[in-house]
Amino acid sequence: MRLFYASGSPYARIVRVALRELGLTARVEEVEVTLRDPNSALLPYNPGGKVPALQLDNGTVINESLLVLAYLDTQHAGRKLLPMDGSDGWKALSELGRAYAFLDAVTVWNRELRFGQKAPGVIALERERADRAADALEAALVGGGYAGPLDAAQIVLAAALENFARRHKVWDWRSGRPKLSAFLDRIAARPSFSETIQPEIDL
Ligand SMILES: N[C@@H](CCC(=O)N[C@@H](CS)C(=O)NCC(=O)O)C(=O)O
Repeated sequence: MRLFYASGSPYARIVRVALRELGLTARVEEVEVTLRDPNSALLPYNPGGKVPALQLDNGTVINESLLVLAYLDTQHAGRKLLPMDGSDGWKALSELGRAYAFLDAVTVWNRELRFGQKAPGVIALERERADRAADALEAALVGGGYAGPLDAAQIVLAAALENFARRHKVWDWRSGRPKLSAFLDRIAARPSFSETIQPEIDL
């Protein structure tokens, strides 16, 4: 298999972390590609031009990080990153959805700053959304959420937080949120995270 990724992408990083946590790296060649580039080597495989994209051995290409995670979970015999049997009352899916929504929301804000019009209305709305979501996540952690053996929800939440720390510094999400802060510091120490650390940008 081949995984197309960009080193700065939090979505691609989620998959790269999962490959390492699931012991699947020997089966997947990681291919770094350029983004927003009409000559990108990615485009023949994913005309939408987004990473991650996973090419299977039969040539099929799966994009969208969540779908790639779902596929990878069929490729190992260990504990599922994405339990689909309701054994935990669907808590894992609930936490995963909330973590993805959090990452998506700050991504809108980040893209407005990097590639958009820097529209004050958009930025104010997204900042407010991000603060609200982060406060709810802090409360979830206080209540015992995002705990237990590493699963997809924890990977996505940690990848989101570290992305903000390294590539969206305009937002001091750590302030007043000690549980979220400690959560990231704990998970970021795992080899799967340190091996896939994103380059920093000044934003
Ligand atoms: N929902 C997608 C988001 C993927 C995404 O937005 N990837 C970004 C990098 S973080 C990208 O490839 N952007 C290139 C572009 O917009 O042309 C997923 O979960 O995989």
